[in-house]
Amino acid sequence: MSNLEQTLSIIKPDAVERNLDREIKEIFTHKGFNIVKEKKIQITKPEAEQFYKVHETKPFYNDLCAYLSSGPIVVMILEKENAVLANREIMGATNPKEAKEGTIRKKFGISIDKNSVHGSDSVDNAKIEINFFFKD
Ligand code: IDP
Ligand code: MG
Repeated sequence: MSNLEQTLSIIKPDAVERNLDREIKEIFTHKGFNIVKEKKIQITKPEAEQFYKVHETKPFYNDLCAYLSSGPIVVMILEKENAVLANREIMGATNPKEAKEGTIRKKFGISIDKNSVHGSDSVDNAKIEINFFFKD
């Protein structure tokens, strides 16, 4: 049965800064994702705090929000069959050191905080995150 989904992907500041956005987008399109919408933006720290609110009790929350708002990012709506899980698989583990060969974080991630990409972790969160960046 077909299960077309949308998920939110972010190319984080460490990757945009290294001009990796085109190469990362090509990885997604080669894997069969359709980039439905995309924009390059820089968000404020309060916006990052709102986006990462689920992590507000974590010790790394402040650094995480400072980091996501530290430079330009590329936000994208990706569409594909089972897009949420497919994106998580191609991203790789949160810590690039633990990410499998062939994943984006293995290839480009610098550290657990500078891990190059964000991806929604569930269909419900994908809807919330898409709406956060693409309200129109
Ligand atoms: P995810 O990005 O793989 O979904 P989450 O657990 O949702 O991982 O964490 C969100 C982001 O917070 C991660 O991508 C990473 O940048 C950062 N992060 C997660 N755990 C740590 C940590 O232990 N130290 C520093 N940063 C972390
Ligand atoms: Mg997450």
